[in-house]
Amino acid sequence: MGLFGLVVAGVLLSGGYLAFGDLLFGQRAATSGGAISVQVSMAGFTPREIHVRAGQAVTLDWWTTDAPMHLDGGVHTMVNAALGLNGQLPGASGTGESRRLVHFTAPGKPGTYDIVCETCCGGAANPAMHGTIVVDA
Ligand SMILES: [Cu+2]
Repeated sequence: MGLFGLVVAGVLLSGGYLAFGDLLFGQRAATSGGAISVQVSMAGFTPREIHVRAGQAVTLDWWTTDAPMHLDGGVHTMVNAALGLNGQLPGASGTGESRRLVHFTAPGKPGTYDIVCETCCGGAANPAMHGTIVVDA
């Protein structure tokens, strides 16, 4: 089919990779389209395990429906020193939600990082108040 045919085939293949690569080669972290939704409650973080890519700029859409009166200082927290996370999320008023965006850059090296809410239900001493950020290669 000649050189032109090869070029066309190459363009089609790379286009297919761009279009379907995520499906074929594993799930890209949910951040590729925006923020990762993370709820925090008396039950801890949901989802409990969050996957991100090494070196990736990550945005978490962090939210709660808990009232401030149940929280030490009126806030949930999300803490991990290695990731530079030390955020506070005020409790929600009424029946609404409180939410904020949390930005950090995933470490360049794959690994597993513990996040903890220190301001409710016993904090770090309570296994339920921990979540995990997994940095994938
Ligand atoms: Cu909390």
